[in-house]
Amino acid sequence: MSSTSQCRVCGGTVNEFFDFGRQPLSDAFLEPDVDLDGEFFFRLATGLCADCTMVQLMEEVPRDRMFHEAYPYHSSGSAYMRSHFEGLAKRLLTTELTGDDPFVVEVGCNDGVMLRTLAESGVRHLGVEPSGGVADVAAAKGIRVRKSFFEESTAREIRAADGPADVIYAANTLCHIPYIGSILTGVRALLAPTGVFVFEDPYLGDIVERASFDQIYDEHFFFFTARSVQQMAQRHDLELVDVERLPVHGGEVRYTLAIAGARTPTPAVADLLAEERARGLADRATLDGFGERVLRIRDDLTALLRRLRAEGKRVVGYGATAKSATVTNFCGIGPDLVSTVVDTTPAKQNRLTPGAHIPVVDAAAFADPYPDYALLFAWNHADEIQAKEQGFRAAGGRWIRYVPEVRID
Ligand code: DWN
Ligand code: SAH
Ligand code: ZN
Repeated sequence: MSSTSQCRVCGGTVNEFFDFGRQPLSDAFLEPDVDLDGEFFFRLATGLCADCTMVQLMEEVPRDRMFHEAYPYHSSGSAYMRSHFEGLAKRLLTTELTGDDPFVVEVGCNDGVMLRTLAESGVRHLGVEPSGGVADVAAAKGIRVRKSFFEESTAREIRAADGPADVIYAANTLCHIPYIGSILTGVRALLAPTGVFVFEDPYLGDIVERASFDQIYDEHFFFFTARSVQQMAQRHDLELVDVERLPVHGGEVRYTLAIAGARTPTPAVADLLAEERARGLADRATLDGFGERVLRIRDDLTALLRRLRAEGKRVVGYGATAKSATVTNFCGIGPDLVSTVVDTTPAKQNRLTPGAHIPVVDAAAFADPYPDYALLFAWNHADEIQAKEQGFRAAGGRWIRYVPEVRID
């Protein structure tokens, strides 16, 4: 059923454009025999704000249900992501952090994948991370971490204790926060006059282009564009001064905000805005076209998996990603079609995937005798994974991909 909600950025009317139906928490891996009763579900649906064009979820999941002591995602699990964040940290050291005693705050530092490089360089820093388990891992690396949710009150306390921040940084975190007004008010209060707020998140333009519908799950509340971010910034006396497209996680944009009037926007901002206009990224027809492709992928993927089952083939999933919760639950893929999912994360192993209840096993189990097919849930890490799993192809195994369309590699 199509509905409306109130925009979390501007208060305008959000019109629903796609409904994924009943979905579980994407990172709530279940202990067999313990957690199966009372599993939490909510309605996952996306809408477009008629006023500010922000694409967002129609329903919010309470933050403590998602981000807590046992949050299982460890950012350092990918070598490629480690080098991505090290590169960004090194760049900040030679650009924004060259003054006398600079101070940097990271919102959602997770296990310290980015801050580790800055901590090792002796830069004054603070990571703000509500998920206790991963925050402890960061602290063990010598990183200064505050275990709490970042919001306006947190920002004001940090400002009072540590002074203004030259850089506030957030990767794959701002899009997770429905109470984004509180965040931006806090950022405005915490930033030094010449400071920057840099954040990177999955880009709606890439999600639409690749039909990567699995970027849509409980934790991802907002789907940004240059246009929606620019308008959001203006509401908080901030200004979008730079954008940079990134290849990670299937296509992201790194946005830089400064205090309004403090910096001249780079030409990249106007270029991306023009591209978004030309593509009709804020048009309902574009988003409806995305929805049609999603239905097509669902039908093609389930038809393929049923055919392989009928042929007696063994199919396993590769990577117990948060994204895969949307794929399995929306497409109705359970252990009958995909027998297990392999993953390197200890906190996910020997548990069941949310909703679909497929057993997760150690990635070490992905070895001779290999399955016939591997459904690549961690498609954003395809190069890294396929490079280390060359034995699978050599043994005759085939990879199944589902974005931008279902295909066998
Ligand atoms: O936004 C978010 C991103 C940054 O991370 C969070 N909301 C949650 C999480 O999303 P995800 O779980 O979809 O992220 P990834 O990075 O696609 O997850 C990859 C998964 O695959 C991890 O569980 C680790 C696993 N993995 C593996 O088993 N072998 C990953 C690699 C690279 C490997 O070689
Ligand atoms: N920056 C990392 C982690 C992304 S996962 C990376 O790019 O890989 C999202 C993280 O945001 C989780 O660790 C979660 O605990 C954290 N988070 C969620 N809400 C937050 C908030 N209000 N303040 C700070 N961190 C938050
Ligand atoms: Zn709005």
